[in-house]
Amino acid sequence: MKFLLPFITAIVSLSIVTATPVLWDGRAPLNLTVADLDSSIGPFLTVVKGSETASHYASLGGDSQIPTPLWTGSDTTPTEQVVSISIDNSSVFVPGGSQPQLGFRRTDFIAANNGVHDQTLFDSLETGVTEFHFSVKADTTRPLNFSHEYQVVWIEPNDGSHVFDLQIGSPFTNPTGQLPSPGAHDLKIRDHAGNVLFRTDFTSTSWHNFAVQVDWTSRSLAVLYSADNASLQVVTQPTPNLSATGGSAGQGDYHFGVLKLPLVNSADSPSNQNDVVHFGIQEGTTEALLYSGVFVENTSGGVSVGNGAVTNPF
Ligand SMILES: *[C@@H]1O[C@H](CO)[C@@H](O)[C@H](O)[C@H]1NC(C)=O
Ligand SMILES: *[C@@H]1O[C@H](CO)[C@@H](O)[C@H](O)[C@H]1NC(C)=O
Ligand SMILES: *[C@@H]1O[C@H](CO)[C@@H](O)[C@H](O)[C@H]1NC(C)=O
Ligand SMILES: *[C@@H]1O[C@H](CO)[C@@H](O)[C@H](O)[C@H]1NC(C)=O
Ligand SMILES: *[C@@H]1O[C@H](CO)[C@@H](O)[C@H](O)[C@H]1NC(C)=O
Ligand SMILES: CC(=O)N[C@H]1CO[C@H](CO)[C@@H](O)[C@@H]1O
Repeated sequence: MKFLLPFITAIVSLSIVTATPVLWDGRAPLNLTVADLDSSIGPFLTVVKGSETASHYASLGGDSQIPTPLWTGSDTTPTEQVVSISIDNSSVFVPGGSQPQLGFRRTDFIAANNGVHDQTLFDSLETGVTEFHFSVKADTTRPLNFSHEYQVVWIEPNDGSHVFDLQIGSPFTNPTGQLPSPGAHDLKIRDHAGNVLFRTDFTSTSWHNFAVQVDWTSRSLAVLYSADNASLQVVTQPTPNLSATGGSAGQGDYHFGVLKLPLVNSADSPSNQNDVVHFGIQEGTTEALLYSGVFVENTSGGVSVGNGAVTNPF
């Protein structure tokens, strides 16, 4: 009867653990408006973008777009709005007092509470073991260009590194390799050192649901994934991520959006050719990605896997 034990354990954890604390909820509430986006009211700080307003680059689906069905279960009434985030040729971010980021085109949403993203928020989201949930879907009317690299979800400490990220497209290389690169069409979860932990084809009609579990103390990552209404499944067991820095220096903003890297411009000097932030080729096309189901939870009570279930996956 030994084989029954894991099953019984799973049932027990399902019945005892009915809720797990949500530490920050980026599932855009139905009352969130585009005016709120422009003033960073609500869960998103929207200042990392080009010269236009946030609502030029982002829109909310109201009740006409269907978010990931993972968090509504059999009741298909949406409880959140789809967030559509786009870039165009004006999406050149100019950090305060610094050079325009002419190599990138980017629109980032950053986890915040009415614009506040401080150490208190980092300590809440990024200590112990926390779960970063997000779902992405293609915008088939404004597709990404798989010949470029995109970084679309990540946590960024002050050193500019990524604790983990979700990447799409052909990784930037100098010199430019085959385009699109093999696997360019995959969604890739990468660790701090840039190793791919999990990849799956970015089919355009599905919601792709992810949960990345970060153990901030032992510095490891685990990944859960599903498509559409299927409950999240473990796809990567906890894996060391020791190049990430421990403690507060390793904490940072939780970003999601569209960050498009350039291609090498052979007209630039050799050192500028590696400066993807400021140099390189961009076509200036309008492209977008859809988001829903973005939130962070404390895993002390288990991991929400969708359809009302909470499990202890490890
Ligand atoms: C939306 O409604 C909730 C609940 O009434 C409220 O707490 C929140 O402040 C509202 N959000 C916005 C952006 O108006
Ligand atoms: C895109 O923006 C860059 C930088 O501002 C500019 O040099 C370029 O001419 C623009 N391209 C198009 C197609 O508008
Ligand atoms: C998670 O919950 C546990 C148990 O309630 C608590 O001790 C811990 O501080 C929480 N962690 C975070 C990051 O909120
Ligand atoms: C996609 O990027 C490649 C490489 O820069 C470029 O040749 C191609 O024209 C781009 N496609 C579109 C639709 O902009
Ligand atoms: C997911 O959707 C399919 C098709 O609508 C349905 O048959 C299935 O029961 C759903 N699964 C869950 C877990 O809700
Ligand atoms: C999967 C994995 O182990 N990723 C990286 C985590 O950090 C260590 C230490 O730097 C790297 O060696 C691993 O490649």
